[in-house]
Amino acid sequence: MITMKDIVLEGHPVLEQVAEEVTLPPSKENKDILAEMLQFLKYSQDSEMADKYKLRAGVGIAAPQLGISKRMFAVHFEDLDGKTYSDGYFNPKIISHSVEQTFLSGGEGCLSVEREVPGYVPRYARVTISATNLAGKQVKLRLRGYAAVVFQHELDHLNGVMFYNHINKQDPFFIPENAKPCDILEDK
Ligand code: LHY
Ligand code: NI
Repeated sequence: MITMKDIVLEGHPVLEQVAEEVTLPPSKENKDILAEMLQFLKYSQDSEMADKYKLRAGVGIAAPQLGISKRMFAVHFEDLDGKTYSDGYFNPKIISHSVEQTFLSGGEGCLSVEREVPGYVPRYARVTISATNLAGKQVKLRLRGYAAVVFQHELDHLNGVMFYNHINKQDPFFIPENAKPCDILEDK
């Protein structure tokens, strides 16, 4: 079982590396790791398990955060329209994205960052991602808003990028032209 002691923290070089493609079809070993990562997210959102094992709630986790430099991540969350995303992905790729950007009005956090980093993290408002899922099936996902933000946060980890690398250094709360928050009502 994965617990917080397995998660590497900012400053660790693995979080700054470009992770390796996973060979397809995925091996049993890689599927097992990814399934464990998804299980970690589920437990982290279960109050009894989270309490018992002192897990910080997470909606996404990428293999480099476990010190494993491979292109895979898991997500477990419900987006604002109530759609559930709960799967693991190998070799995810953004195949197209909007010009418009979005951001979470409360900023972002990271399981590998044990401090608050204030500021907006501009992301593409819409992305289309191709990947191989945990079941070994090739999938294409069209994501917007919150879901698009979470997937981009995890994909960044596969490229050695941390959320705070995107925050404007002069003005952390600068809102780029054509960026709108995706987590406050009025949207849609
Ligand atoms: N997990 C964050 C989490 O809290 C992901 C995240 C994404 C937070 C977007 C906030 C906004 O589940 C990770 O740090 N995974 O890398
Ligand atoms: Ni993170």
